[in-house]
Amino acid sequence: MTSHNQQLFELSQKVIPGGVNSPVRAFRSVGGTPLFFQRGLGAYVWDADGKRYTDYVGSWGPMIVGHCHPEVVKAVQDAASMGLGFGAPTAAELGMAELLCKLLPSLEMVRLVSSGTEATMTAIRLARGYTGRSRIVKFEGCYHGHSDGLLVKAGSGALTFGQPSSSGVPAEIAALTTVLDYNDAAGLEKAFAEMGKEIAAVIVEPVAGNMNLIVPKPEFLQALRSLCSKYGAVLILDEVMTGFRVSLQGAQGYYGIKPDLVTLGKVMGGGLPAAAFGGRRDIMQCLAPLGAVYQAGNLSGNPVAVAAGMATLKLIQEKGFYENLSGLARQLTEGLSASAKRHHIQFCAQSIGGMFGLYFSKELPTSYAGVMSCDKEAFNRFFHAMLDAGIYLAPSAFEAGFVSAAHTGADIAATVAAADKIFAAWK
Ligand code: KE4
Repeated sequence: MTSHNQQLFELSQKVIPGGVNSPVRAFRSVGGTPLFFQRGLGAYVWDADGKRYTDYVGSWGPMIVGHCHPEVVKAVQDAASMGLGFGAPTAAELGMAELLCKLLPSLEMVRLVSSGTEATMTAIRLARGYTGRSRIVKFEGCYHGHSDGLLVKAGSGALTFGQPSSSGVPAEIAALTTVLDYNDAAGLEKAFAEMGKEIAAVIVEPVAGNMNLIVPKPEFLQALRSLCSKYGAVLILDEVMTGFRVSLQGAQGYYGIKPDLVTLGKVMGGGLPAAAFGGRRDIMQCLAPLGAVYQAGNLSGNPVAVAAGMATLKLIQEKGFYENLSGLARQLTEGLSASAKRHHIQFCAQSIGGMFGLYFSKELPTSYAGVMSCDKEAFNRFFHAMLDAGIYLAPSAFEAGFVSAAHTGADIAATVAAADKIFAAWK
């Protein structure tokens, strides 16, 4: 009997390329039929066949307080009843901007947009306008959305499908992007020595979460800051994923690194389309209507999205929120690692704040090359066995996972027990 998931997928493929509205949803790298979800509540999601899963994707990061948190739903309902959008300023946007600047001290000014892609694309344009330079530097396996200049050796879906650089990006545009190795401070220093005066910006995921999870080496972060300052380049921390995920102050607070510009998304929209970029006042003042760098958005600062974000940002400021969240992520990664060890499986795992990485390899990778040498086939097998057991992991070996505050210790223990059964039968 064909499942509802299969039926929906077959119909979708007729009218939507690949049947999905974002490639990472397609299950292409793990194989099989993508799940179509009908609802979510707390730590759980239900697919079109009514099967329940414990969710470790969380809409790829935003659902940090779990699905359908009553306070978030209420805030959305209240905002919706007042008007869905005006294309004009609202007090709610001011509240969001003030809160973001308060939580992240590197933000002196901020502008709201609708997606992470918009935030990073504009941050790059702004850095170019501010410096009068054209070249940008990014790191292999980091993903910063799908604007042309950033789709060069990118992570996430681009990496999952083995096409880290997209067709359709003119060679002339790609030539302005220099790609270096993540965590390679010496390589960065060399690049600056060779072309430092051409570099408008360096953009980086301060914890890389789009090639599985890679934590930064302290000397790499130090080199980023000091070299950008020395050569007058703009340091852009892409905290679309890590913002409010790694800690309340993001990765910048966790590691004590001060960026010039920051991009945000995911958690700050509480599941609805809201994102932002901001940073140094002298740079942000180059934006229209104050300055000559143009950027705009009909739906920017949408009141319903802002309401979802504000309600979420209120909940994550509660005392003990991050201790609980990171404790859950640690319980998961330690539990899985111990089980794999017991069954002599080459596997390791780590977490930082509410995000985690699982690797079928002997040691934790520290670079793109390390991630590529993990056993992808083993991950795919594990993914499907977990899915059968009602546990929804990201459908790719190249994505970080997420826990929410709605997960309980018992949920995590059940997940570890399911994995233990799988590892016990592993051949
Ligand atoms: P969006 O345009 O998808 O909102 O954000 C782009 C983006 C920018 N920067 C970072 C660090 C990101 O992680 C993302 C988006 N992440 C992917 C998942 N790894 C979103 C899921 C998808 O592409 O469907």
